[in-house]
Amino acid sequence: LRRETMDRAEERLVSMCEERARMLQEQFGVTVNHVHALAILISTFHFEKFPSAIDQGTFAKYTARTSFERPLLNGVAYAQRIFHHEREMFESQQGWIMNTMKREAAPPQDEYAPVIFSQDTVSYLARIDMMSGEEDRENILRARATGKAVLTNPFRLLGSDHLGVVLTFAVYRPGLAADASVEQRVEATAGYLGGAFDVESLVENLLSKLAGNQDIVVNVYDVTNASEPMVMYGPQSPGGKVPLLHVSTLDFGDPFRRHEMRCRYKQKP
Ligand code: WA2
Repeated sequence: LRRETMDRAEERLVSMCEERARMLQEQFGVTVNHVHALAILISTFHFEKFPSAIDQGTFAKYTARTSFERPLLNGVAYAQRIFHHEREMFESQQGWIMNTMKREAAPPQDEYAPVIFSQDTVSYLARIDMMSGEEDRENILRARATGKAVLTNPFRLLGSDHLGVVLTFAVYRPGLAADASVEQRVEATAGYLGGAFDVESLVENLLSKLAGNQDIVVNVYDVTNASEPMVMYGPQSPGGKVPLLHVSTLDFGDPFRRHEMRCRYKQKP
């Protein structure tokens, strides 16, 4: 009889964990696809039209109206690639000086990525050189070299201080071949479009709506480095042996990274 109860409890844990993993992966996927389409929108209406058909006002309006397409992002922003020799001209045209993530005047660098368009929900990103943040900088370099969606490590986001990950797509100048080399991609890079998955609050909100949520503890980990899993969502696990644990694999679309969901019961079943 005891054996049978354990089997049933395990079956229930597996099914709850798989349901949550599939739902989270699905919402990640649709969000990433929509940000990809926004990157193409920028390249079409900002770079293929003279003068540009996008300014801060149209970007804010369009991204607010389409935010339902990106349920796990707290907002999106566009950062323009600026070389050092362009900085003075850029700042005088914009009428503002770029800042670092720490809200200081940006020190001289070879190049910068100041945010020129932002959704109102992340207006605190405006004027910030995104290359001044370590995680964002790594994302920018990897996004433009690959042409793919890239994700950061989990870290504390600006604005909310919530645990999350940043998604970045490079925006290229028109005419880049599909089979372009890394050098050609870097050369043709015009800017970066992205946003933050606020995992701490938006994943919490997603999971809280599911039946059986009170019974289990859910964690999401970045396990890219298998020997050093990084918590992306959920409480730090207490350690020690857990009688029942289920691990569901997650694919968030960045082939460089590995993620997984780990589920266990709150109390012994
Ligand atoms: N977006 C929102 N919150 C953040 C953040 C971010 N980056 N970085 C730290 N907290 C404009 O890669 C380009 C968005 C980065 C895109």
